[in-house]
Amino acid sequence: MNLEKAGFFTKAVHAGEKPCPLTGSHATPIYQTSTFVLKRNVEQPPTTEWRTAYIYTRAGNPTHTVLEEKMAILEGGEAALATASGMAAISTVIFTLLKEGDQIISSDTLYGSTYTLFKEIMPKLGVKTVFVDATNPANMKNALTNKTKMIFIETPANPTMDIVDIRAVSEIANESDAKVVVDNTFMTPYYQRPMELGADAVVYSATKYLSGHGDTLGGIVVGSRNFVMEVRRTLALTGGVTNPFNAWLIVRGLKTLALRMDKHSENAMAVAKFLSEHSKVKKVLYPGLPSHPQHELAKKQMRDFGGILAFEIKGGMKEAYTMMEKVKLCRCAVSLGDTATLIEHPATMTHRMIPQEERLQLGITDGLIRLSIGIEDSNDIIVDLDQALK
Ligand code: LCS
Repeated sequence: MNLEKAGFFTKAVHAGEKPCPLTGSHATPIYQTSTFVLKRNVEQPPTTEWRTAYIYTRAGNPTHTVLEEKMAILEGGEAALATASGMAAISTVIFTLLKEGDQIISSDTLYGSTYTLFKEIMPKLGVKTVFVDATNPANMKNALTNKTKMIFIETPANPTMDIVDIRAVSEIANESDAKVVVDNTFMTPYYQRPMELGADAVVYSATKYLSGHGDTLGGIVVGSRNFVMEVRRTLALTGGVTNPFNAWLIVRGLKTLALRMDKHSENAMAVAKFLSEHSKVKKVLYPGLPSHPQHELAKKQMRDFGGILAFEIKGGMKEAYTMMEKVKLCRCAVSLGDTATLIEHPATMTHRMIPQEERLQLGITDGLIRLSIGIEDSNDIIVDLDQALK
C-alpha cells in the first residue's frame, strides 16, 4: 500500500515499520548496540565500499531509522532526524544554520530553556537573537536584516498560548535567505503542519505528545532531505543522539498519537469552559475559546486546539501555590503531553530563568498556572480543579 496516500491513523501505525526479515518479529526490534560489524575484512584499506548502512549508533541505528521514517511521513517532510531531547533538536538545528555574526529572529514567548539558550548561550558563539512579539508578523518583517539566517517560532507558545501566523511569517522569510523553523511540540503533525504553510523545518520535543506517556526524553527535526542530512552530520559531531530504547518508546507512542490528541483536546476544551466561568479565575488562555485573541487564526492553521491551557488565578503567587497544593488527581509537575493531567507554575518552574521584568511583559504573571490536560475523564479533572480552587 502507498502509505503517502493513507490517512494519519494508518500512517501512524504502519509508517517506517515492517516485520523483521530474519525473525518475523512484528514489533520493531530495539537494536541495543553501539557499533555494527563491518562487512569486509578490516585488513583492507578503508573504502566506503565496506561500510554497512550503519556503523556506529551516534551516526545512526535501525531503531532510530524507524522513528525517523515514521515522523517524516506523518509530517509530510522529506526526512527526519531523532535526537536525545527537544533541546538537542533545537540546538543541533542552530549549530547547523548559524555561524558567528549571524542573527536569529525569534518569537518572544518560548519554552524557558529555548529562550535561555538563545539569550545566554548563543551570544557566546557570536550569534545574536532579536526577540519580537510575533503575534504581529510585521514585527518579524521589521527585524529582518541580511544577517538573519533563522526565524524561530513556537506556536502555540509555552505557556501563554500566543499563536503565530506561520504562513505570514514564511512569506516574509521568502524575501530573505532566513530559514523558518517551527517548534510544533504543542500541536504535533496531527493538528498542525508548518511545512504545508511554508516553513522550512519543524522541531519537536518528542518527550511530550509524540511519545505521550511521560516516560522518555526525545526530540525530532523534520525538513528537506538536504537539510536533515546536514543536521544529521552536526548531530553525529556534537553527540546529542537518542538511544534505541527511547526511540522505540516514541515509535510505540506515535501509533496512538491521534487517539490521544483528540481526547486531550476534548478534555482541554471542557476544562477551559469550566475555568472561564469560575469565580476564582481571572482569565483563561486557550486557543479554542472564542475569547482567545487569535481564535480565528487558530481555527485556520490548527485542526484542533490541543491539550494545553493556562489560566490566571485571582490574586497571585500565594493563591496559585495554595491551589496547586490542593489538587489530588492532577500532578504538580513540569513537562506536558502526558496521559495524566499535569499542573505547574511557569513563573517559578518552567520559565523561572526569565528575568522577572521580561517575564511579566510576556504575560507570565505570578498568578499564571499552566495545565497539560491528560486523557482521564474530563469530569474527574474538573471535580479535582474545582475542589482545589475552593
Ligand atoms: N519545546 C517546547 C515547546 C517545550 O515545551 C520543551 C520542553 C522543549 C522544546 C524542550 O524539550 P525537551 O528537551 O525537554 O525534550 N518543555 C517543558 C515544559 O514545559 N516543562 O518541562 C519541559
